[in-house]
Amino acid sequence: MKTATVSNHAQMSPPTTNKHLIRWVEKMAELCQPESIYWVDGSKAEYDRLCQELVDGGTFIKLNQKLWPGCFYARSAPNDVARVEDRTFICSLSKDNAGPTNNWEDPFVMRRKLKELFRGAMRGRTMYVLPFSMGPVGSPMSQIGVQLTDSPYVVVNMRIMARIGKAVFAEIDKDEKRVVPCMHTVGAPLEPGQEDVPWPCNDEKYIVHFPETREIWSYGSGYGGNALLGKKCFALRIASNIARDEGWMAEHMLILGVESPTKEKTYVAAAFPSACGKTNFAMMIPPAGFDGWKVWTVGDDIAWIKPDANGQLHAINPEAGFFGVAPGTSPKTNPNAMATLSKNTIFTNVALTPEGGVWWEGMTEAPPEELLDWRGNRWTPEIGKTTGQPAAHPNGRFTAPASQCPSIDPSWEDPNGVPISAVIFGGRRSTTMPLVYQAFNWSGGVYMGATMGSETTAAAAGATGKVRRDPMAMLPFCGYHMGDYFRHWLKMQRSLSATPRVFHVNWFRKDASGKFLWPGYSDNMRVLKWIVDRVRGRAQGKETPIGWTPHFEDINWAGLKITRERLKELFDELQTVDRAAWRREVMDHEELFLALHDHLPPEMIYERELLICRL
Ligand code: SAT
Ligand code: MN
Repeated sequence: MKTATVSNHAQMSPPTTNKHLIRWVEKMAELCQPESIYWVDGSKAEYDRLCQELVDGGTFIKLNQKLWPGCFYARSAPNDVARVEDRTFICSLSKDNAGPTNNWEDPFVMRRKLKELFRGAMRGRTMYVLPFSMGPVGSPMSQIGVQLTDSPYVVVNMRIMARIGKAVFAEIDKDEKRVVPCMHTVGAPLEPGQEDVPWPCNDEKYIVHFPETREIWSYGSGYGGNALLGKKCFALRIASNIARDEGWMAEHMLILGVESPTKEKTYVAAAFPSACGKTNFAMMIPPAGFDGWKVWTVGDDIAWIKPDANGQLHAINPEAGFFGVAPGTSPKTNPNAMATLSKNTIFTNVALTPEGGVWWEGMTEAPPEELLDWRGNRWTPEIGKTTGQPAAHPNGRFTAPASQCPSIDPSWEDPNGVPISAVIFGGRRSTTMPLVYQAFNWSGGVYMGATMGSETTAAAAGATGKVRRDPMAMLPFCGYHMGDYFRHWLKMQRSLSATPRVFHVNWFRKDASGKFLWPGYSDNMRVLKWIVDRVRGRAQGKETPIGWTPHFEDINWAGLKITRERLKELFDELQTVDRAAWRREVMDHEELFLALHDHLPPEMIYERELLICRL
């Protein structure tokens, strides 16, 4: 049954004086025909009320509050579990501006289509007016959006992921700030008397961006990046367009700070594709042998990076929470994430324990004897074995406040951001890519990022495990032509007094028998320290055809219980630059470049030629 509590607020007057905003809300309400309009204030009381309504409506299950204080649990519909890249569109005026890596439709045609889809789409539901700031409210690096949505699940998730509510309305009213309008409906209107389902959505989905007018329209999904429009849609696809026009960068990157025993602090930003361990890397705890070293977390997914007046790059995390992949997260792999999600967290598509707790593959060594899986079916380790079905969906997620992270950086909300000294690229590669290497210079670094590849994961619908080129981990997120994006990266150098050093890492290289060569997780600190030492001009580099690599002696191996001889063997295997494999790799780069050729900056061709000469 649909509860009507929020409709009590239908008569509320808008908490903003911005006439454009009020008119737009009226116009959109006319189109979508919601039962009521609710202006979100962002308060804790409102959050609690909405969560209770979600519990009453069957979307949320309140977890055992002794075990999981302030936590809720949701199961999505089985046809709404990940971003839908084939339903994601960049509708620029010209097709050429979207480029071959984006889906495109004529904006006039698409608008007509969306009008049809949104007409009456919110019938029987409340339309929430959700103002949000990406970045700290009032920061010169922040941007504001207003999402109209008929999903209270989205509202409560957005309260964790962004700064929302009253303070944002005040910011909008200050100087009639331009806001990015974000339309969202789950596309499941309710006829009078029709009972709602726990996870309303539509088989048909459209995630649409209009880069010139800076608009987002999302139809049919209630999950993650499809529906929390501040995240990938705004902070990456629309923001990459704003950033290009204004001379900054909107990147799919985590931000972390490395503190040395002498309290020296070095911030780096790192781009890995979705579900390749960005959250784990951002929250890493250094291993034994690294006394006095600490990693501080600024962000785990998105970085907005701008040159300051002195030409030094500074970055903010535009988000306020973590929408992290649950499976694989454990006290061993990521204790900081486990602490972060221990309270006030929303879990989606993980498994439910009989005690009213959550579980997912990898959380504990042995699974509980009995669970309800992410679809709500009984699950036991036996059943799992026979059906091959995991208890938690591989893209099951936690939505947790960043402020609860034990390693959250003291400067994570600094309105001016943190200074960035290095950029790290990485992907999931079983072969070819060494553990770490450094680009010779900025344009070599841009080439390195541009040609990045990774084996696909469950974060996007579709097959997993295939190598696909994913430039700067932005393939699904760059809101314009990828060739122009490379040019923008190259051009950034001109506004910088010092470019960050650029590195490539690969935690996923396998040996001939298919076993991972590198333990990963906290041992990644060994690589990170070399990167910091390189940035600080302390560590030697060894010149190879692809870039600078560490000497064995340059890595701190302290605390490992393996003989030095064995370590050396392992290191050599990890760092192998197999020329034959690299020649194949370069052929693959060519394929990407062919697709982009009419917008490809010549520097990319030169870099490729240089690489071929060195190989
Ligand atoms: O669903 S999201 O796009 O927010 C998560 C991801 O793919 O990184
Ligand atoms: Mn991501």
